[in-house]
Amino acid sequence: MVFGLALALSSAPVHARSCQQEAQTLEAEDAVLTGTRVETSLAGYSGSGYVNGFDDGADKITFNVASGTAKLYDLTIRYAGIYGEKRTSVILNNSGASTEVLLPATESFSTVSAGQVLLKAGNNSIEIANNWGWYLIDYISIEPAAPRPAHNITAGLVNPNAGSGTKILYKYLRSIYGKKILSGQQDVSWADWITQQIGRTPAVVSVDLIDYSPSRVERGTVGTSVEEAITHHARGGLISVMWHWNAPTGLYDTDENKWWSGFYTRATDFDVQATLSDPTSANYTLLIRDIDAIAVQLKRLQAAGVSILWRPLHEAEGGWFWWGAKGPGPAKQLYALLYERLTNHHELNNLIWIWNSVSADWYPGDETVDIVSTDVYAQGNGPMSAQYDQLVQLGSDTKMIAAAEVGAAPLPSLLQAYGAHWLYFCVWSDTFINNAEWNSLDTLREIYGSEYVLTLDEVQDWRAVGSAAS
Ligand SMILES: *C1O[C@H](CO)[C@@H](O)[C@H](O)[C@H]1NC(C)=O
Ligand SMILES: *[C@@H]1O[C@H](CO)[C@@H](O)[C@H](O)[C@H]1NC(C)=O
Ligand SMILES: *[C@@H]1O[C@H](CO)[C@@H](O)[C@H](O)[C@H]1NC(C)=O
Ligand SMILES: *[C@@H]1O[C@H](CO)[C@@H](O)[C@H](O)[C@H]1NC(C)=O
Ligand SMILES: [Ca+2]
Repeated sequence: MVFGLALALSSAPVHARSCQQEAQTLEAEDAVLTGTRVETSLAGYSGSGYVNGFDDGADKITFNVASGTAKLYDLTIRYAGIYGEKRTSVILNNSGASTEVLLPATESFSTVSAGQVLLKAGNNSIEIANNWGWYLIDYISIEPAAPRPAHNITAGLVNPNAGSGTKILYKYLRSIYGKKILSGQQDVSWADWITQQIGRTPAVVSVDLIDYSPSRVERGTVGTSVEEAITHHARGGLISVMWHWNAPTGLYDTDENKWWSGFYTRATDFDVQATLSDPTSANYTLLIRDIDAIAVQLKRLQAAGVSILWRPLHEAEGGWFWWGAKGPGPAKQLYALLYERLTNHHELNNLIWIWNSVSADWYPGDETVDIVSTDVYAQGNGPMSAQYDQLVQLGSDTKMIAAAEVGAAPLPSLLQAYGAHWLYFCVWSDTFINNAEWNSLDTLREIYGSEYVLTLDEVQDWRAVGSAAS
């Protein structure tokens, strides 16, 4: 989670699942324009022009599209990113479920995949809505989506010494992947809130090791998330662990950037690149000190028999956390160091390693990643199919895919219709879960009551199922 501004990143075009027949191109200049205008000065457009003028929140283009039958289509956007990298939103039939699409910077017109749209029989509307604004839209095109090929998920964990319980958990996850989704919630207190509100409990609880970071402990924090994880484990639940790693040193600790926001790039001058380049330096020693402090907590969980969905260095590609501030090279180097230190030095064999960025440039590689994931903050309880497809591409469909943090829990009917086979979703705490703009209680009831969604009571047998699975 980025406290305040949370955005999911997406990357290069993916267009893996389409057939060539029945493609339709809809020129932006022929669509209904709201606050936007047709221009022709940048060469290379299709049709008679393109649309510029996305500079206000309400600006949009509305395309009207007829479909003979209800059908899933791949959606492509042709655009020019001449004002730099931006984000746009795609809204289908005024549904409120918007898909956020990254438009990388370009000098000329280029296409990007925008996931899928499930059109109804009859007239549909597809809106390209402002979001960040400042991009040119040439056209959108749709073509019927081909059925998703069977997944090809790796049989074993990357750590050859993984413990038997952790191997069984992984086999269990493989056995449900593509068939069900695990419900999940950040913080045990918010999981308990869901139980109180709707009578079902999330299968997965995610906890944050933030307050075990040495630069916070020095200032008086006392972590409790290990106990919370053990509480949920004891009732048969699955545990995910993340770490808002407060920088080892170099915290500004000013009024604008307090010490407790020291995981943010803006709150520290700790330089991950310089530190990693000199393993003899005092700062490198502090980095290792921090990893070792976290290993103590992970070992407590190992001793308690807890296998962990372990998601370090989250949202690295966003750059807003210091571990991503120097680009993909240092972030991958730090991930490799963490993997090596925790796996080989500390012999932590209870970890299932989850990477949390969609971009190929940032990917640490198949040898140290068990599951790929991303964090998506878009309202409307949509299936997040654009991000799902990017992760299919990233892991060549050999890694399971998780929605490790979401603002809005996805509706199972849409997940199934779009074939967005997220392994689990995990809603962020507080103002995301307890906020009707993100998740109304009715929507939560629908999600938690669905056959497709596994809740705590439905995962009690995971060891038996995992042991029996191939
Ligand atoms: C899709 O949304 C548009 C705009 O809200 C509406 O006019 C149209 O009837 C909807 N189509 C269907 C099939 O519901
Ligand atoms: C779809 O819209 C067109 C005009 O845009 C209209 O003529 C037609 O009747 C509509 N069809 C349905 C099924 O609403
Ligand atoms: C499945 O993945 C393995 C690598 O884990 C690869 O060698 C194999 O070609 C893949 N099979 C298919 C059908 O893609
Ligand atoms: C160690 O990191 C601190 C905080 O960012 C910085 O002020 C200091 O210059 C670094 N030390 C070295 C030797 O680079
Ligand atoms: Ca055009």
